[in-house]
Amino acid sequence: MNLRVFSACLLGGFSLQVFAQSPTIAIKVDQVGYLPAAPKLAMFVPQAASAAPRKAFSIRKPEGNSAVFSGSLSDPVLDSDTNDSVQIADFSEFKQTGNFYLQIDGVGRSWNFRIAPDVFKRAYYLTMRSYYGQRCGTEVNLGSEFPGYRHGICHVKGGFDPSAGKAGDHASAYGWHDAGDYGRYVVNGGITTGTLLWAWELYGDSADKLSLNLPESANGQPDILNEIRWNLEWMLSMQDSDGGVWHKQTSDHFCAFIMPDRDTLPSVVVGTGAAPFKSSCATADFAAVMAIAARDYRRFDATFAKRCLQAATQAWAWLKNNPNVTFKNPPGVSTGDYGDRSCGDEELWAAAELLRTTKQPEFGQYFLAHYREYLDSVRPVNPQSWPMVAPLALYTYVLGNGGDKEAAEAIRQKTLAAADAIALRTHQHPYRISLTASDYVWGSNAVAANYSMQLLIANRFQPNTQYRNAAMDNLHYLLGRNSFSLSWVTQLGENAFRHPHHRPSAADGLDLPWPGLLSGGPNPGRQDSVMKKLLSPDTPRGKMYVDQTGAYACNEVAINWNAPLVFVLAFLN
Ligand code: G3I
Ligand code: 9MR
Ligand code: ZN
Repeated sequence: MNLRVFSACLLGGFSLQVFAQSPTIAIKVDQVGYLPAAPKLAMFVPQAASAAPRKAFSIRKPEGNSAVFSGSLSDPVLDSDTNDSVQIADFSEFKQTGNFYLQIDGVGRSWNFRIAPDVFKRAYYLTMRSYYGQRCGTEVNLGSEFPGYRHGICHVKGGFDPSAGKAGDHASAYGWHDAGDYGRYVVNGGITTGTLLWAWELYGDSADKLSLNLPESANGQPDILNEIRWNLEWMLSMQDSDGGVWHKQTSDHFCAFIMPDRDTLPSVVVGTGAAPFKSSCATADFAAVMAIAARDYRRFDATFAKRCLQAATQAWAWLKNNPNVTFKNPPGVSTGDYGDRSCGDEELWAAAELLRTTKQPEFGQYFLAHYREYLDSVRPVNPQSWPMVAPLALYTYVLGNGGDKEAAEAIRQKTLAAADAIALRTHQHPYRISLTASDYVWGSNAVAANYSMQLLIANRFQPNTQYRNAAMDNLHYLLGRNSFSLSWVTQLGENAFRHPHHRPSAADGLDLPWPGLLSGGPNPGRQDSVMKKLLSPDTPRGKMYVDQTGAYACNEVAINWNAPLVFVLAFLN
């Protein structure tokens, strides 16, 4: 039953009962909404296996419930990721702006959604501003818009772990808490910061105009750059005087579920435990990011830009002598590893970004000597991710007009062929998502977002409606058009998930979690005990998700997962 007594009001002594339907998870819409001119699809999945398919749907206005559009549902198709029998409601022809819901008679109604040219503006604001909420080394206060979402200064008690090869004090400020934990990791901070800087480079015109309501908002610089700089400053503090960059700064174990300012475990710089103590993947990611920052901040703060470039070239020099120092947790340290067997892809990214910024032949030579080893990293599966950044290296070579025609052409071709395949596959998926069976990993929602980013890079090389539509399809999935009818971004959409594995959200005593955070998403790995307890091993991969605080393998949030989402939203604005 989807009927509930909505309200009762007294009219001249008579009690008038107004019945309204409550939304059903059987109908799946993007709870944020759709652009007026874009395709608009919703999904319907009968909830009981015996329930019959339906034939028709209508689009209605929440005020007055009048129908403004009606259409037919497609025949059901079985989705092998979820075992859902999916029917599609296509209302692309409906182009009015406003608030609406979708109704299927005898079934119920969807959550509300909006159609408008600026429909994704707030989504961009919340997801990008979430980085402010993750700030470390400072107090944070989300302000009157989110009363009570605040914490005092955190993690300024630093130092070095014995594995870092150094002793004494270490300035511990800046940076973003990685995820639901309070660690700061260069590898993960690297791809995150790189992705966000790229969002600025590609779509800065729109991002520039949007205030994020930050402490720095009045300084005349774009807020997206203001926020990114918070992490750049921390990354700079992780570079040793020899140019190498330590892997991470965390406590030696994860703290309890307490607010950041209550966490008194020292936040120490962690190294590899043996000379040279710094790791190559971290140093190379650092070099890439600092090279990007050098060109992006030049216009606004030439001194800072110079500092970034110098840091990048020093890191590059260190890499020449230490190309493959990998990292794994030293004894006594149990926080996140972000370990990676090979740093060649990170080094290629560093070379490509340094070339794009400086045009110096040395970087071009390195790139041309190595890019062929990574050409196949641009493919229809496995988009860029923290352990594999080679696609970013290849894309930036083309975006920055890297000199070699043959290399640029090979990259372009790979990129377009991959995007063609992804767009086609997305169009054929019953839920219209790019994910393949093997993409359901820890952080699968970010894989979906990274496919969208990959498609949008391809769209930059050669504008293509199919690429853009497929990129939006993954977004719709994340914002509610999925098996759970959940928006996987906190406080966004009427039925957003509520229990992220996120220490501030769990410890602050407030009802709703901190806003703008993307959940990791379905993960058949079930690496935490909550998932193991609540989900049987034969649950379909796309259903391997529970909205539970303890379920870190499917419901944590992370800065590198939010970043490709911000990228897509920056494009749509
Ligand atoms: O490297 C193998 C690869 O060879 C294999 O093909 C693939 C198949 O599943 O697995 C790969 O390893 C995976 C690894 O990520 C690299 O992608 C592991 O299975 C997978 O368990 C691992 O998950 C990572 C997780 O930490 C556990 O280490 C996530 O990517 C990563 O996002 C997550 O990061 C954590 C930090 O450690 C701590 N802070 C929170 C953050 C988010 O949960
Ligand atoms: O909170 C931690 C989360 O950020 C990590 O992704 C996860 C996997 O490394 O570990 C979480 O911490 C848990 C720890 O691993 C085991 N004891 C319980 C901790 C909190 O649930
Ligand atoms: Zn902190």
